[in-house]
Amino acid sequence: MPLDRVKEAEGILRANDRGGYTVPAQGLYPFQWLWDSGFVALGWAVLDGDRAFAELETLFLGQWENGFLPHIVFHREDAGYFPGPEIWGSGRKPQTSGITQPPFLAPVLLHLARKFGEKGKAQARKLYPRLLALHRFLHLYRDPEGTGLVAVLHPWETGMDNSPAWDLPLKRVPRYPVPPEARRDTKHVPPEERPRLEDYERYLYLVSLFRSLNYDPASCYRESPFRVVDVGFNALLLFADEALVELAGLLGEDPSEPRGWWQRGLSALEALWDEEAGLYRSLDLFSGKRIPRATSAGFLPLLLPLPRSRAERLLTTFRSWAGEARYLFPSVLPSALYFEARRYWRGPVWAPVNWLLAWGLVRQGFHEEAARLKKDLLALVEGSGFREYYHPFTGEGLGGRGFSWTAALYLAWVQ
Ligand code: 2M8
Repeated sequence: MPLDRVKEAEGILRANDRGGYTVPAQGLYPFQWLWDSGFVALGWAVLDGDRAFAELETLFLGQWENGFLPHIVFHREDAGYFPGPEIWGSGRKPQTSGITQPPFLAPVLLHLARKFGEKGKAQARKLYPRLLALHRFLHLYRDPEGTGLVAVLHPWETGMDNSPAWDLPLKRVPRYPVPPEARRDTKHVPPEERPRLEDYERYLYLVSLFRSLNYDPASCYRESPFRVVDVGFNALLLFADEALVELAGLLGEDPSEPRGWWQRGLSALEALWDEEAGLYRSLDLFSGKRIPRATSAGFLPLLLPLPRSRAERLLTTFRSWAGEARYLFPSVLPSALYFEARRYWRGPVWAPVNWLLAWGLVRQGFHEEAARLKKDLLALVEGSGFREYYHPFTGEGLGGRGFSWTAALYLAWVQ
Protein backbone atom coordinates (compact mmCIF):
# COMPACT_ATOMS: atom_id res chain seq x y z
CA MET A 1 0.00 0.00 0.00
CA PRO A 2 1.37 3.38 -0.98
CA LEU A 3 2.97 5.06 2.00
CA ASP A 4 1.83 8.51 0.91
CA ARG A 5 -1.83 7.42 1.11
CA VAL A 6 -1.24 6.18 4.67
CA LYS A 7 0.26 9.56 5.55
CA GLU A 8 -2.61 11.31 3.84
CA ALA A 9 -5.17 9.26 5.81
CA GLU A 10 -3.46 10.20 9.04
CA GLY A 11 -3.36 13.84 7.93
CA ILE A 12 -7.13 13.78 7.27
CA LEU A 13 -7.94 12.44 10.72
CA ARG A 14 -5.69 15.04 12.31
CA ALA A 15 -7.12 17.86 10.20
CA ASN A 16 -10.69 16.79 11.03
CA ASP A 17 -9.90 16.42 14.74
CA ARG A 18 -11.65 19.10 16.78
CA GLY A 19 -10.18 17.95 20.10
CA GLY A 20 -11.84 14.76 21.33
CA TYR A 21 -14.07 14.35 18.31
CA THR A 22 -13.62 14.13 14.56
CA VAL A 23 -15.87 15.88 12.05
CA PRO A 24 -16.81 13.60 9.11
CA ALA A 25 -15.64 16.22 6.59
CA GLN A 26 -14.68 19.86 6.83
CA GLY A 27 -17.43 22.18 5.65
CA LEU A 28 -20.01 19.55 4.70
CA TYR A 29 -20.40 17.94 8.15
CA PRO A 30 -18.90 20.20 10.86
CA PHE A 31 -20.17 18.32 13.96
CA GLN A 32 -19.86 14.88 15.58
CA TRP A 33 -21.92 12.08 14.03
CA LEU A 34 -22.75 8.88 15.90
CA TRP A 35 -21.79 6.02 13.61
CA ASP A 36 -19.02 8.00 11.92
CA SER A 37 -17.36 8.20 15.33
CA GLY A 38 -17.44 4.42 15.65
CA PHE A 39 -15.57 3.95 12.36
CA VAL A 40 -13.27 6.85 13.04
CA ALA A 41 -12.28 5.38 16.42
CA LEU A 42 -11.04 2.29 14.57
CA GLY A 43 -8.70 4.53 12.59
CA TRP A 44 -7.55 6.43 15.65
CA ALA A 45 -6.81 3.08 17.30
CA VAL A 46 -4.05 2.59 14.73
CA LEU A 47 -2.47 5.92 15.61
CA ASP A 48 -3.28 6.63 19.25
CA GLY A 49 -5.32 4.47 21.64
CA ASP A 50 -6.21 7.32 24.01
CA ARG A 51 -7.55 9.37 21.14
CA ALA A 52 -9.68 6.43 20.01
CA PHE A 53 -11.35 6.17 23.42
CA ALA A 54 -11.73 9.95 23.56
CA GLU A 55 -13.80 9.82 20.34
CA LEU A 56 -16.39 7.62 22.06
CA GLU A 57 -16.29 9.48 25.38
CA THR A 58 -16.91 12.80 23.65
CA LEU A 59 -19.80 11.29 21.71
CA PHE A 60 -21.41 10.14 24.94
CA LEU A 61 -21.34 13.72 26.27
CA GLY A 62 -24.40 14.06 24.05
CA GLN A 63 -26.29 11.14 25.64
CA TRP A 64 -29.70 11.98 27.11
CA GLU A 65 -30.83 11.04 30.61
CA ASN A 66 -33.06 8.25 29.20
CA GLY A 67 -30.13 6.52 27.46
CA PHE A 68 -30.92 7.89 23.99
CA LEU A 69 -27.86 8.81 21.93
CA PRO A 70 -28.48 11.46 19.25
CA HIS A 71 -27.06 11.12 15.77
CA ILE A 72 -25.38 14.55 15.88
CA VAL A 73 -23.72 16.33 18.78
CA PHE A 74 -23.27 20.04 18.09
CA HIS A 75 -20.26 20.69 20.30
CA ARG A 76 -19.57 24.07 18.66
CA GLU A 77 -21.53 26.46 16.54
CA ASP A 78 -21.18 26.30 12.79
CA ALA A 79 -23.59 27.80 10.30
CA GLY A 80 -22.35 25.52 7.52
CA TYR A 81 -24.82 22.65 8.08
CA PHE A 82 -28.57 22.36 7.72
CA PRO A 83 -30.52 21.49 9.85
CA GLY A 84 -28.43 22.95 12.66
CA PRO A 85 -29.07 22.97 16.42
CA GLU A 86 -31.63 25.79 16.28
CA ILE A 87 -33.86 23.66 14.04
CA TRP A 88 -33.57 20.61 16.27
CA GLY A 89 -34.14 22.58 19.48
CA SER A 90 -33.35 19.60 21.69
CA GLY A 91 -32.77 21.84 24.70
CA ARG A 92 -29.76 19.75 25.70
CA LYS A 93 -26.23 20.75 26.59
CA PRO A 94 -24.25 20.15 24.47
CA GLN A 95 -26.89 20.77 21.83
CA THR A 96 -27.89 17.68 19.90
CA SER A 97 -30.22 16.37 17.24
CA GLY A 98 -33.25 14.34 18.35
CA ILE A 99 -32.95 11.15 16.30
CA THR A 100 -30.34 8.39 16.49
CA GLN A 101 -28.17 6.33 14.09
CA PRO A 102 -26.98 2.70 13.83
CA PRO A 103 -25.42 1.96 17.23
CA PHE A 104 -22.17 0.67 15.81
CA LEU A 105 -20.23 1.37 19.00
CA ALA A 106 -20.07 -1.75 21.22
CA PRO A 107 -18.07 -3.74 18.60
CA VAL A 108 -15.65 -0.81 18.44
CA LEU A 109 -15.32 -0.62 22.21
CA LEU A 110 -14.76 -4.38 22.34
CA HIS A 111 -12.03 -4.06 19.72
CA LEU A 112 -10.35 -1.24 21.68
CA ALA A 113 -10.66 -3.06 25.00
CA ARG A 114 -8.96 -6.12 23.55
CA LYS A 115 -6.29 -4.16 21.73
CA PHE A 116 -5.19 -2.01 24.64
CA GLY A 117 -4.99 -4.60 27.46
CA GLU A 118 -5.58 -3.49 31.07
CA LYS A 119 -5.71 0.16 30.13
CA GLY A 120 -8.25 -0.64 27.46
CA LYS A 121 -10.38 -2.57 29.92
CA ALA A 122 -10.34 0.32 32.38
CA GLN A 123 -11.55 2.68 29.65
CA ALA A 124 -14.18 0.21 28.48
CA ARG A 125 -15.49 -0.10 32.04
CA LYS A 126 -16.31 3.61 32.01
CA LEU A 127 -18.25 3.44 28.77
CA TYR A 128 -20.00 0.10 29.25
CA PRO A 129 -22.93 1.40 31.38
CA ARG A 130 -23.59 4.16 28.88
CA LEU A 131 -23.69 1.71 26.01
CA LEU A 132 -25.96 -0.58 27.96
CA ALA A 133 -28.31 2.35 28.60
CA LEU A 134 -28.35 3.14 24.87
CA HIS A 135 -29.21 -0.44 23.92
CA ARG A 136 -31.87 -0.56 26.63
CA PHE A 137 -33.42 2.61 25.24
CA LEU A 138 -33.53 1.15 21.73
CA HIS A 139 -34.97 -2.21 22.73
CA LEU A 140 -37.55 -0.59 24.99
CA TYR A 141 -38.74 2.49 23.15
CA ARG A 142 -38.22 1.35 19.60
CA ASP A 143 -39.75 -2.06 20.14
CA PRO A 144 -42.58 -1.34 22.57
CA GLU A 145 -44.35 -4.58 21.70
CA GLY A 146 -41.27 -6.69 22.36
CA THR A 147 -41.03 -8.21 18.89
CA GLY A 148 -37.24 -8.48 19.07
CA LEU A 149 -36.65 -5.95 16.26
CA VAL A 150 -36.51 -2.18 16.62
CA ALA A 151 -38.03 0.54 14.45
CA VAL A 152 -36.40 3.62 12.99
CA LEU A 153 -38.52 6.75 12.74
CA HIS A 154 -36.49 8.77 10.26
CA PRO A 155 -34.43 7.81 7.17
CA TRP A 156 -31.44 9.61 8.72
CA GLU A 157 -31.56 7.08 11.57
CA THR A 158 -30.59 4.34 9.12
CA GLY A 159 -27.41 6.18 8.08
CA MET A 160 -28.42 5.38 4.47
CA ASP A 161 -30.49 8.50 4.10
CA ASN A 162 -32.01 8.39 0.62
CA SER A 163 -31.83 4.63 0.12
CA PRO A 164 -34.52 3.56 -2.37
CA ALA A 165 -35.86 1.34 0.39
CA TRP A 166 -37.34 4.44 2.03
CA ASP A 167 -39.08 5.80 -1.08
CA LEU A 168 -42.40 4.06 -0.45
CA PRO A 169 -42.66 4.48 3.34
CA LEU A 170 -41.58 8.11 2.95
CA LYS A 171 -44.58 8.80 0.72
CA ARG A 172 -46.73 8.85 3.86
CA VAL A 173 -44.72 11.74 5.22
CA PRO A 174 -46.00 15.20 4.26
CA ARG A 175 -43.63 17.72 2.69
CA TYR A 176 -42.43 20.58 4.85
CA PRO A 177 -41.37 23.62 2.86
CA VAL A 178 -37.58 23.85 2.68
CA PRO A 179 -36.38 26.79 0.59
CA PRO A 180 -33.65 25.36 -1.66
CA GLU A 181 -31.22 28.03 -0.38
CA ALA A 182 -31.64 26.72 3.18
CA ARG A 183 -29.78 23.58 2.25
CA ARG A 184 -26.05 23.75 2.76
CA ASP A 185 -25.08 20.30 1.44
CA THR A 186 -25.65 21.27 -2.19
CA LYS A 187 -23.25 24.20 -1.75
CA HIS A 188 -20.46 21.75 -0.91
CA VAL A 189 -21.36 18.91 -3.27
CA PRO A 190 -23.07 18.83 -6.71
CA PRO A 191 -26.85 18.43 -6.22
CA GLU A 192 -26.94 15.28 -8.40
CA GLU A 193 -24.76 13.53 -5.81
CA ARG A 194 -27.12 14.41 -2.94
CA PRO A 195 -30.72 13.56 -1.93
CA ARG A 196 -33.48 15.38 -3.81
CA LEU A 197 -35.27 18.41 -2.37
CA GLU A 198 -38.46 16.38 -2.00
CA ASP A 199 -36.61 13.98 0.33
CA TYR A 200 -35.31 16.89 2.39
CA GLU A 201 -38.81 18.28 2.73
CA ARG A 202 -40.02 15.01 4.18
CA TYR A 203 -36.94 14.71 6.43
CA LEU A 204 -37.70 18.16 7.81
CA TYR A 205 -41.36 17.38 8.39
CA LEU A 206 -40.31 14.52 10.65
CA VAL A 207 -37.88 16.77 12.52
CA SER A 208 -40.57 19.37 13.14
CA LEU A 209 -43.00 16.67 14.28
CA PHE A 210 -40.56 15.13 16.78
CA ARG A 211 -39.64 18.57 18.06
CA SER A 212 -43.31 19.40 18.62
CA LEU A 213 -43.53 16.21 20.72
CA ASN A 214 -40.53 17.33 22.80
CA TYR A 215 -38.73 14.21 21.57
CA ASP A 216 -40.74 12.12 24.01
CA PRO A 217 -39.81 8.62 22.81
CA ALA A 218 -43.20 6.97 23.23
CA SER A 219 -45.01 9.84 21.49
CA CYS A 220 -42.51 9.92 18.63
CA TYR A 221 -42.96 6.20 18.08
CA ARG A 222 -46.74 6.52 18.15
CA GLU A 223 -47.05 9.64 16.00
CA SER A 224 -44.37 9.12 13.37
CA PRO A 225 -45.74 8.47 9.87
CA PHE A 226 -42.41 6.78 9.09
CA ARG A 227 -41.90 3.57 11.08
CA VAL A 228 -39.64 0.98 9.53
CA VAL A 229 -37.73 -2.06 10.74
CA ASP A 230 -34.49 -1.38 8.88
CA VAL A 231 -32.54 -4.56 8.31
CA GLY A 232 -29.24 -2.64 8.42
CA PHE A 233 -29.96 -0.91 11.73
CA ASN A 234 -31.19 -4.15 13.29
CA ALA A 235 -28.26 -6.22 12.05
CA LEU A 236 -25.86 -3.66 13.51
CA LEU A 237 -27.79 -3.45 16.78
CA LEU A 238 -27.73 -7.24 17.16
CA PHE A 239 -24.06 -7.36 16.27
CA ALA A 240 -23.54 -4.70 18.95
CA ASP A 241 -25.70 -6.65 21.46
CA GLU A 242 -23.41 -9.61 20.91
CA ALA A 243 -20.38 -7.37 21.50
CA LEU A 244 -22.00 -6.17 24.75
CA VAL A 245 -22.29 -9.79 25.87
CA GLU A 246 -18.58 -10.23 25.17
CA LEU A 247 -17.69 -6.96 26.85
CA ALA A 248 -19.69 -8.01 29.90
CA GLY A 249 -17.60 -11.21 30.03
CA LEU A 250 -14.38 -9.26 29.71
CA LEU A 251 -15.34 -6.74 32.40
CA GLY A 252 -17.01 -9.13 34.84
CA GLU A 253 -20.49 -7.68 34.24
CA ASP A 254 -23.74 -9.62 34.02
CA PRO A 255 -24.32 -10.52 30.32
CA SER A 256 -27.90 -11.76 30.70
CA GLU A 257 -29.73 -8.61 29.56
CA PRO A 258 -27.81 -8.11 26.27
CA ARG A 259 -27.84 -11.86 25.67
CA GLY A 260 -31.63 -11.83 25.93
CA TRP A 261 -31.89 -9.01 23.34
CA TRP A 262 -29.47 -10.78 21.08
CA GLN A 263 -31.18 -14.18 21.15
CA ARG A 264 -34.65 -12.74 20.73
CA GLY A 265 -33.51 -10.48 17.89
CA LEU A 266 -31.78 -13.28 16.01
CA SER A 267 -34.96 -15.33 15.80
CA ALA A 268 -37.08 -12.28 14.97
CA LEU A 269 -34.74 -11.42 12.08
CA GLU A 270 -36.15 -14.43 10.22
CA ALA A 271 -39.19 -12.30 9.37
CA LEU A 272 -36.93 -10.11 7.19
CA TRP A 273 -35.53 -12.95 5.08
CA ASP A 274 -36.76 -13.11 1.50
CA GLU A 275 -35.96 -16.57 0.17
CA GLU A 276 -36.89 -15.79 -3.40
CA ALA A 277 -34.66 -12.71 -3.60
CA GLY A 278 -31.92 -14.38 -1.54
CA LEU A 279 -31.42 -11.44 0.79
CA TYR A 280 -32.88 -9.67 3.80
CA ARG A 281 -35.31 -6.81 3.41
CA SER A 282 -36.60 -4.06 5.67
CA LEU A 283 -40.16 -4.11 6.95
CA ASP A 284 -42.64 -1.25 6.69
CA LEU A 285 -44.58 -1.32 9.96
CA PHE A 286 -47.56 0.50 8.46
CA SER A 287 -48.18 -1.90 5.60
CA GLY A 288 -46.78 -4.88 7.52
CA LYS A 289 -44.91 -5.82 4.32
CA ARG A 290 -41.26 -6.25 3.48
CA ILE A 291 -39.96 -3.46 1.26
CA PRO A 292 -39.11 -4.85 -2.19
CA ARG A 293 -35.86 -2.98 -2.76
CA ALA A 294 -32.44 -4.58 -3.23
CA THR A 295 -29.94 -2.59 -1.14
CA SER A 296 -26.59 -3.39 0.45
CA ALA A 297 -28.22 -3.26 3.92
CA GLY A 298 -29.81 -6.62 3.10
CA PHE A 299 -26.40 -8.28 3.42
CA LEU A 300 -25.50 -6.87 6.83
CA PRO A 301 -26.92 -9.91 8.70
CA LEU A 302 -23.71 -11.61 7.49
CA LEU A 303 -22.32 -10.09 10.69
CA LEU A 304 -24.52 -12.44 12.73
CA PRO A 305 -24.39 -16.18 13.27
CA LEU A 306 -26.38 -17.62 10.35
CA PRO A 307 -27.27 -21.19 9.39
CA ARG A 308 -24.86 -22.44 6.70
CA SER A 309 -27.48 -22.71 4.00
CA ARG A 310 -28.62 -19.12 4.64
CA ALA A 311 -25.08 -17.77 4.49
CA GLU A 312 -24.47 -19.62 1.23
CA ARG A 313 -27.66 -18.28 -0.30
CA LEU A 314 -26.58 -14.75 0.63
CA LEU A 315 -23.19 -15.43 -0.90
CA THR A 316 -24.84 -16.43 -4.17
CA THR A 317 -26.74 -13.14 -4.19
CA PHE A 318 -23.54 -11.28 -3.33
CA ARG A 319 -21.84 -12.86 -6.34
CA SER A 320 -24.64 -11.93 -8.67
CA TRP A 321 -24.33 -8.29 -7.53
CA ALA A 322 -20.57 -8.52 -7.99
CA GLY A 323 -21.16 -9.43 -11.63
CA GLU A 324 -22.92 -6.09 -12.18
CA ALA A 325 -20.32 -3.61 -10.88
CA ARG A 326 -16.70 -2.85 -11.53
CA TYR A 327 -16.10 -1.82 -7.92
CA LEU A 328 -17.76 -3.49 -4.94
CA PHE A 329 -19.99 -2.98 -3.12
CA PRO A 330 -22.73 -0.88 -4.76
CA SER A 331 -25.32 0.39 -2.30
CA VAL A 332 -28.09 -0.69 -4.68
CA LEU A 333 -28.28 -3.52 -7.23
CA PRO A 334 -27.04 -1.84 -10.46
CA SER A 335 -29.67 -3.42 -12.72
CA ALA A 336 -32.52 -2.16 -10.51
CA LEU A 337 -34.69 0.60 -11.94
CA TYR A 338 -34.09 2.76 -8.86
CA PHE A 339 -30.28 2.53 -9.10
CA GLU A 340 -28.47 5.87 -9.58
CA ALA A 341 -24.70 5.52 -9.90
CA ARG A 342 -23.80 8.96 -8.48
CA ARG A 343 -26.61 9.75 -6.09
CA TYR A 344 -25.49 9.15 -2.53
CA TRP A 345 -27.11 6.04 -1.00
CA ARG A 346 -28.80 5.02 -4.26
CA GLY A 347 -25.86 3.33 -5.96
CA PRO A 348 -22.34 4.44 -4.97
CA VAL A 349 -19.78 2.42 -3.01
CA TRP A 350 -19.25 3.42 0.64
CA ALA A 351 -16.18 2.56 2.73
CA PRO A 352 -18.05 1.58 5.93
CA VAL A 353 -20.33 -0.78 4.02
CA ASN A 354 -17.36 -2.54 2.42
CA TRP A 355 -15.72 -2.80 5.76
CA LEU A 356 -18.79 -4.17 7.57
CA LEU A 357 -19.61 -6.62 4.79
CA ALA A 358 -16.02 -7.85 4.74
CA TRP A 359 -16.19 -8.42 8.49
CA GLY A 360 -19.43 -10.37 7.99
CA LEU A 361 -18.04 -12.44 5.11
CA VAL A 362 -15.02 -13.38 7.21
CA ARG A 363 -17.35 -14.46 10.00
CA GLN A 364 -19.10 -16.78 7.56
CA GLY A 365 -15.76 -18.10 6.25
CA PHE A 366 -16.01 -16.42 2.83
CA HIS A 367 -12.49 -15.02 2.75
CA GLU A 368 -12.17 -14.60 -0.98
CA GLU A 369 -15.13 -12.23 -1.23
CA ALA A 370 -13.99 -10.35 1.87
CA ALA A 371 -10.59 -9.84 0.25
CA ARG A 372 -12.29 -8.50 -2.88
CA LEU A 373 -14.15 -5.86 -0.85
CA LYS A 374 -10.89 -4.76 0.70
CA LYS A 375 -9.04 -4.74 -2.61
CA ASP A 376 -11.73 -2.65 -4.29
CA LEU A 377 -11.90 -0.10 -1.52
CA LEU A 378 -8.13 0.30 -1.45
CA ALA A 379 -8.12 0.69 -5.24
CA LEU A 380 -10.83 3.35 -5.04
CA VAL A 381 -8.90 5.30 -2.41
CA GLU A 382 -5.59 4.93 -4.19
CA GLY A 383 -7.15 6.03 -7.48
CA SER A 384 -9.52 8.76 -6.31
CA GLY A 385 -8.50 9.83 -2.81
CA PHE A 386 -10.45 9.79 0.47
CA ARG A 387 -13.91 10.60 -0.75
CA GLU A 388 -17.31 10.16 0.87
CA TYR A 389 -18.42 7.59 -1.75
CA TYR A 390 -17.44 6.31 -5.19
CA HIS A 391 -18.96 5.55 -8.57
CA PRO A 392 -19.35 1.76 -8.80
CA PHE A 393 -18.47 1.60 -12.53
CA THR A 394 -15.82 4.27 -13.05
CA GLY A 395 -14.34 4.55 -9.55
CA GLU A 396 -14.74 8.33 -9.64
CA GLY A 397 -14.71 9.92 -6.17
CA LEU A 398 -18.03 11.55 -5.18
CA GLY A 399 -19.50 13.64 -2.37
CA GLY A 400 -17.29 15.11 0.36
CA ARG A 401 -13.49 15.20 0.24
CA GLY A 402 -10.96 14.42 2.94
CA PHE A 403 -13.55 12.11 4.47
CA SER A 404 -12.88 10.80 7.97
CA TRP A 405 -14.46 7.36 7.87
CA THR A 406 -12.82 6.53 4.54
CA ALA A 407 -9.42 7.61 5.92
CA ALA A 408 -9.95 5.76 9.22
CA LEU A 409 -11.02 2.50 7.62
CA TYR A 410 -8.18 2.68 5.11
CA LEU A 411 -5.77 2.97 8.03
CA ALA A 412 -7.47 0.14 9.90
CA TRP A 413 -7.35 -2.03 6.81
CA VAL A 414 -3.75 -1.46 5.78
CA GLN A 415 -2.16 -1.41 9.24
C1 2M8 B 1 -25.01 11.52 5.95
O1 2M8 B 1 -26.15 11.97 6.68
C2 2M8 B 1 -26.33 13.31 7.14
C3 2M8 B 1 -27.54 13.30 8.08
O2 2M8 B 1 -27.24 12.51 9.19
C4 2M8 B 1 -26.56 14.32 6.05
O3 2M8 B 1 -26.58 13.97 4.87
O4 2M8 B 1 -26.70 15.49 6.38
C5 2M8 B 1 -25.10 9.97 5.89
O5 2M8 B 1 -24.21 9.45 4.94
C6 2M8 B 1 -24.81 9.39 7.26
O6 2M8 B 1 -24.73 8.00 7.20
C7 2M8 B 1 -23.50 9.94 7.83
O7 2M8 B 1 -23.36 9.50 9.16
C8 2M8 B 1 -23.46 11.47 7.80
C9 2M8 B 1 -22.09 12.04 8.18
O8 2M8 B 1 -21.07 11.38 7.46
O9 2M8 B 1 -23.78 11.96 6.50
